Amino acid sequence: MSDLQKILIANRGEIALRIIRTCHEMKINTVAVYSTMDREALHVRFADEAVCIGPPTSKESYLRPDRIIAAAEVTGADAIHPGYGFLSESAEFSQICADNDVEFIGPDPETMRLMSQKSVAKETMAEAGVPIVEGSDGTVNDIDEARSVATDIGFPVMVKAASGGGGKGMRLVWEEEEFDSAFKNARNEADAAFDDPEVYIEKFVEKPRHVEIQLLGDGQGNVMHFGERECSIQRRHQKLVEECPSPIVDEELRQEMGEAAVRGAEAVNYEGAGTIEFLVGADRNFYFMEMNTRIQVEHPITEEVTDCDLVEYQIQVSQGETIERTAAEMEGHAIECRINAENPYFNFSPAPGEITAFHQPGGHGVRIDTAAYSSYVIPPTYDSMIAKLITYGKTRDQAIRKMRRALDEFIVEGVDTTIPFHQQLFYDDRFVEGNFDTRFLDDFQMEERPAEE
Ligand code: MV4
Repeated sequence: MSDLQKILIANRGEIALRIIRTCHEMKINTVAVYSTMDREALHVRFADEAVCIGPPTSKESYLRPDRIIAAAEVTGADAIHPGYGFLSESAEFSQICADNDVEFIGPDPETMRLMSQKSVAKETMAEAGVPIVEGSDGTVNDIDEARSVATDIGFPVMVKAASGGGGKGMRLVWEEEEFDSAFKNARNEADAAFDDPEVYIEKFVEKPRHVEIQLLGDGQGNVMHFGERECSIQRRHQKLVEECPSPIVDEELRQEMGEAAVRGAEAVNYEGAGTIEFLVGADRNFYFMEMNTRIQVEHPITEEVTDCDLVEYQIQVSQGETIERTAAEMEGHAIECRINAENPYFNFSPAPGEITAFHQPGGHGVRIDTAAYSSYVIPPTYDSMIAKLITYGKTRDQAIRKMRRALDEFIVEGVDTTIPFHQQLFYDDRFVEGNFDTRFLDDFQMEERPAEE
């Protein structure tokens, strides 16, 4: 593949802007696609060209391969960057791009298909020498086999959907008496959500942390890693805060996890940016959980700490450039807060609407990735993220101080946001000490909402 001249961005919002920025720095022309809802959106304004691909619903616009390929054809785009969400992990879309001689910026369809089947991904990683959680050999054939695996490895166990991810079709089972009903529920939920009832069994890792390794492969046998991200501050499988490095990972563990992740990606001759998610137990043992075959929301914290542009690297490996390193060097500490249009005082319920006033923080060590502005209307149709607030400091403590200061400067009026949640979190003793796991937000209580001024 020679140098790309024009890239179509099959996405919207901040990630579309993020990709357009790098393209323009590389002197690559850009094509935006948009739904009628997004006519006024910034990604449409900042791209060199824009093509309307349908009505507001994602199903009829951002999820329509035919319309996106047509937009690439009429504009003469030679590649498509899928961003995250939407079609970014669709093996079928990657295949359609290949069939239409458009470069898909990401892995080949086979690798994407392999990683989307969690039990297959797990087996693939195990063969490559990546540590996995003890459990069934692939999916289980029936309830008796499943129960027998569970009693063999010992309770508590998890039943997980083969096509799952994000917690859907997943059940925690504490004892044998609960097993049959949990198994049936997991299968039914998996069948309803993914049209695939297949499940597998795993030993439950108690009090785990979610730590993921950023990877880049060139599809020519070379893979490098960019260290880890700590992503344990989640609520119902939605990440709210991520940081790099993880407070529990030292140089030795980083090297072990990094090398394991690189081995795993090399086993599938990985091309593009990807992430291997690990569960890290209280004993600091780590286990493969899933591989994400896309650029992720939280990639900027890795960029800040490794001083690189991951979108630029994605484009470069798509152009056939090779990777000459095995690991990036890390310096300092970065934290990301997801600023969502949600009410943290009311179960984080979505709060779409017009932003009547918007002022973003700035100054040293502060990065904001956003597509919002004063008078922008957040549609109820898409996800509720308004901005990613990223701070960087030499130490974790400095990054936390910058975050507190930046949160105080952030003005968003007209809609509820997650800012008050973050303001409370960044003064929480356990969070500040780095003493938390994936259950941290289960019993996090918002303090009383301050009275209106
Ligand atoms: C687990 C686990 C404990 N033990 N597997 C949640 C989503 C899916 N990607 C995997 N998940 C988990 N798998 C074993 N064997 C605990 C979780 C889990 C979790 C993982 C990462 C981040 C947040 C989580 C919240 C609840 C459960």
